[in-house]
Amino acid sequence: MTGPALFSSSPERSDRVAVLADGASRTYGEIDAQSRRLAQHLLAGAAADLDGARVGFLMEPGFEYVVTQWAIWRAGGIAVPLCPDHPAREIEYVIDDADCAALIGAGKTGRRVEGPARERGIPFHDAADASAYPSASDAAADSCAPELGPLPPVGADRPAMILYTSGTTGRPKGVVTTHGQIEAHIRSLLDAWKWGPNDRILHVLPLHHTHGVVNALCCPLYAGAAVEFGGPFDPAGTWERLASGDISVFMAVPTIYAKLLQAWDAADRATRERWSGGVRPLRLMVSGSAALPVRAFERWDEITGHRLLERYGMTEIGMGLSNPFDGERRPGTVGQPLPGVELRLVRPATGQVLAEGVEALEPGESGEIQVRGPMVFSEYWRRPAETTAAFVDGWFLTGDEAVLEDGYYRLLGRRSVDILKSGGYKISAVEIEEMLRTHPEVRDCAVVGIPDEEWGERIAAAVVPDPGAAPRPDSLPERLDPWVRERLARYKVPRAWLCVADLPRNAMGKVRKPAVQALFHGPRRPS
Ligand code: MLC
Ligand code: AMP
Repeated sequence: MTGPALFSSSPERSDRVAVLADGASRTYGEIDAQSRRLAQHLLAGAAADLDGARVGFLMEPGFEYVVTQWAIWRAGGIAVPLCPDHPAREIEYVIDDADCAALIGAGKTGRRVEGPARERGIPFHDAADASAYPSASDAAADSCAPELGPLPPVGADRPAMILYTSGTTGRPKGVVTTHGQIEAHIRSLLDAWKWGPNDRILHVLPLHHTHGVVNALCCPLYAGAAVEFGGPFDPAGTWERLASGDISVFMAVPTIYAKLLQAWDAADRATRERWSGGVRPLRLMVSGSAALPVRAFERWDEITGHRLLERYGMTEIGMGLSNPFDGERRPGTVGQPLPGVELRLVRPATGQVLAEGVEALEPGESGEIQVRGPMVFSEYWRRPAETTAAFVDGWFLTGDEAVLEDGYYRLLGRRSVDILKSGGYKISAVEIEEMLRTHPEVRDCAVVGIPDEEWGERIAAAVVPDPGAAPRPDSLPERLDPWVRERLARYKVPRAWLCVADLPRNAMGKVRKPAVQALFHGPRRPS
């Protein structure tokens, strides 16, 4: 066997469809062959094993993404997915922080990393050309072909992937997971949600986060199922595919369900009936990454007959808690620990354990969720101090508050006000503040999340203009919006702005974030 089960060849499934995208379908056999060719190309002329070198890759969701991910793994590298929606500054931050040794792109999107590769003196490979790369057997027949060797063995304890996640301080940090940890995450969900080879998932999530990469892509591929990429999320198009009769599984963040509900409300009666009836036969519909409002759970049930399965996860732990596949799915809760996950609630001030698994030791008392298990990540990439601070006695400190009620966990929110969730994306208020403070017209600022039915939270920024440098402070937000968009991912751009003379502070001079949030609910709330 050349590697973990996800990408080891299996002749029995080689003719089965693995990926559907852009009107074409590709089999497991094709992914297998192409990823071997690309892996051999990545190794050609250099080492027998990439030996943990980081390889960044940028492409739209589709066949090439899977080929590239498997090729990096087969060659012994660490896969670092880059986000097509990100501006150059964010992409280059990840390339540099991960210290990528090579970059792979496909199509127009992928060519965006050709320049960065050149500037850094590292190779750029075009994944769309993988079919043109000679395989080992071609090379044997053609003496002009580059020398191609066998692929290295890849053990479960080797690092496989780095996903970037926002923290309470500054810029995103890389979460390193090994092949064994990813496999444990996958197997837990296969078991809990009963994935099978006849499933087909409609995939609409970004592929640089664990929800889109592991839950919605690696799980079905591990099970021998099919993944249909839906292209950029479009509510009406998603309804049409969900109602087509081809799809058995769907996974999304609450904002996507909110947008689907809005599209249903706006549709005519015949369309509504077709959509509702067409969705009913699906086997499983999951919501996660942010809190699903109870109202959305109920409306979805009313119009489709599906009680959405809500679960809780985190980049660092994979998936931790889930409502049951077969039993009662309770709105407003995230269920119980998934198979293989050890989970407890702890009172942060004293370290007292309040609940363990499904047993409440101090009923009704809320605490921090801590997690242990084979799916928990290894380290923050090149941040040993932050890694050490994230664990106590082998338990990962999630920073999420919860309570165990009648055997089901209910989340109460994050312990830090500086971590926001908007559209299912985790966002650091501090990162946005640090960026804004580098603008010449900004003297100070505070970024907060404002509760929002559709987005979970909307990002809001209160800005203190620099009186000397900002001659027209009232129009400052109009200048800041495009300036931020050039520098930060779209989902980190503040959607509400306020110019203030000073920020509310406590006696120690620290900004009072709840008071900043209150500013946005007052009479001066911007449109
Ligand atoms: C966009 N808009 C927003 C917004 N983002 N408004 C408020 N808040 C935001 N955050 C508005 C703007 O007006 C924007 O236009 C318009 O919506 C369309 O923006 P968009 O970016 O094109 O939206 P859309 O493509 O529809 O994206 C919405 C989405 C996307 C929900 C499909 O956000 C998404 O894919 N989210 C998934 C994130 C995810 O996978 N998270 C998992 C992390 S892992 P304009 O022009 O003004 O910009 C994890 C662990 C776990 O959390 O448990 O799973
Ligand atoms: P990320 O770092 O992007 O992996 O985001 C993980 C965070 O998303 C968790 O720490 C939670 O705060 C939040 N989260 C995930 N699932 C849920 C859920 N079902 N309900 C509420 N919050 C959630």
